[in-house]
Amino acid sequence: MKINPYQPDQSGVAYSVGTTLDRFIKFKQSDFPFASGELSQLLRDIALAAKIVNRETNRAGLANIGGAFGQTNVQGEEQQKLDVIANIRFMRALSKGGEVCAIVSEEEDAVIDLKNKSGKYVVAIDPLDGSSNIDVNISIGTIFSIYRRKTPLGSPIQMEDIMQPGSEQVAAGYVLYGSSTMLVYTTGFGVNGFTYETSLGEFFLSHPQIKAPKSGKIYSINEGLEMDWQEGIKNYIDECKAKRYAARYIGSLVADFHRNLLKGGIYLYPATKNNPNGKLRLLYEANALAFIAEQAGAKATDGKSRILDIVPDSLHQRTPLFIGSEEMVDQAIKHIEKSKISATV
Ligand code: AHM
Ligand code: MG
Repeated sequence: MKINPYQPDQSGVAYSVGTTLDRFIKFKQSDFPFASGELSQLLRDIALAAKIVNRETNRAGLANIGGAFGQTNVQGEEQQKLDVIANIRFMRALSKGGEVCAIVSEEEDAVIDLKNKSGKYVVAIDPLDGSSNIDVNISIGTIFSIYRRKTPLGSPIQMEDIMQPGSEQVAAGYVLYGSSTMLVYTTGFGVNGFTYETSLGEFFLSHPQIKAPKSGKIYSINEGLEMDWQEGIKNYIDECKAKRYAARYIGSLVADFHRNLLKGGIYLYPATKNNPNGKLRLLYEANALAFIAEQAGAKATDGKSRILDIVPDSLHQRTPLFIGSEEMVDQAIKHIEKSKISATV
């Protein structure tokens, strides 16, 4: 069905531009037969925390809250003050609503068991991604995945509730704190984007039913690491250059992904010498964006498997990530496979 963004769908308002996020979530609840409204409430909780983090990021320079906090997180990286603040805000929002039983966060070394017997959902979150960009006023983002717990309600949380492949996500999204703030999410029925209107304090539907272009002319990769790339990646990037594609790399995954999703492009973070398994985290970064990509008709792989099929074996597991327009990802994979074959003959 072709959706005219300016016309309401049968439900009355769901796809009309200008619909508030709250109203949209309420209308879309009917996508889930027998839904009790908990997932809807959880999405609202996340949106509220996003508004608070948005306020903090806007004040970052003014309030002297940017910059390093003097601690390192579990990945050995320096935490920024805003990472800490965003983590606290999201933890609070997720633990107060009553829908969540456990949280895993890029900023926490262990699972946070909320001991909430009635919480159906597990959330994996990167509260503030691209945090090295905070101090220099460049876009940053929040990334989240929501899973239904596997073990029965009321029983203690088990690792099987947490270590689910991305294909089990019931919802995923990101918040982009950019030139405007956007929340983009999916519950498996397409992808919709909402823009924050600061004076009203509301997210409004601005990008209904996002569809990624099948191909594009943008490639995003940290070219400073070229000497570490495997042959196939080098060949693919050479091809992008030969075709005069544009190199665009912000160094904030959400921002690079969002641009490529709308305009057509590919983001690549391959294995490197320092990060032999890639840099990005499967649970907090790759899974959510892979779910969104697929829902928008794009693609995500680690070079061997579909990201959503990878069964995690550790919380902070890293993965190579090739994500974006379908034909571009396919072409990158072709180069990777070709170089592997020629290496064996
Ligand atoms: P972070 O979670 O510590 O913020 O790191 C993730 C970020 C991504 O947003 C970005 O795409 C990538 O790291 C950039 O890495 P690099 O500086 O190695 O190119
Ligand atoms: Mg991150």
